[in-house]
Amino acid sequence: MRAKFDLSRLQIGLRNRFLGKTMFFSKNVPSTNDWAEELARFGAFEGTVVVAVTQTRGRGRLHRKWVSPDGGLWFSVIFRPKLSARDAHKLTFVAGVAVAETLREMYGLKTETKWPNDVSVDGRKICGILGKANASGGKVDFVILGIGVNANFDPKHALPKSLREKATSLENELGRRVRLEKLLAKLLEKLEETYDIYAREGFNTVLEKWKGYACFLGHEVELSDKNLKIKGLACGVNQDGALVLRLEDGNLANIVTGDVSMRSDRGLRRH
Ligand code: BT5
Repeated sequence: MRAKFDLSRLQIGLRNRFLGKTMFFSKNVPSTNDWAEELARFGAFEGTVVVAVTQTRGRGRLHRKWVSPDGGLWFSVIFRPKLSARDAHKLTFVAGVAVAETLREMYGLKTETKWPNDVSVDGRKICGILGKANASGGKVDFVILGIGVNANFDPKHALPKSLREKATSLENELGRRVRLEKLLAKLLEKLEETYDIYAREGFNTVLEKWKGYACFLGHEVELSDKNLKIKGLACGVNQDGALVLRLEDGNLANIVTGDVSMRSDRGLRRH
């Protein structure tokens, strides 16, 4: 383990009302999302956090692999929001805002949010977010938000070749390692703060914050979804969290799944 977690110090300093009051830590698990889901099914409280030093089967969306080497910050949080099932995915935006703001405030990084679930620096992914909801009768029972931050490792050595150009890390951006427990504490505080804003003021306030970090809006993008590729102008993100694209034929399309890459004069931007 490169940078030791000191969970006791983390929790003493944590100013949160509920998020992070119960925390579990493991050196190695298949996936913190699966672990949190199992705890949630057994009735774990809202705000329970699980953290791992490494994950052997870290997951992204659509069963993609999330590479989780030693030195990263891999954690998941249990939420029990009063939301309908169709709004559960909006918590991904809550997490995006929390991560983008934290990395700016702590390290001065010019973070960007990328629809639907990434945080990048200069077009390179530094954080991925994975939300999974469990609902019954149209109401959310719990949502697991998994957050992976590439922190104390060099992507050139720790990630597979195919990701080296697309990914970055805090160590790579700052030229130094960071204290993981300080980063986790601040992230949990921001996460609670942004979650409270959602509950108090509604999704629009969170979405406006998220859009404030969204570099791709107003640009030509390419959307890939399974075998489909669509080009268009990214006009906005609507109240449902869907990406609004102006297609080449002038029509507007609301996109709910897929990945966007920014098109520039130099070709597709790294993503
Ligand atoms: C994501 O999916 O970006 C969500 C990642 C969530 C990871 C956290 S870690 C804690 C918790 N436990 C889990 O098991 N997962 C969550 P998606 O948008 O589908 O992006 C996945 C893609 O990102 C992969 O197909 C790779 O191309 C790329 N990728 C994989 N590992 C990466 C890394 N460490 N850094 C940057 N890109 C990566």
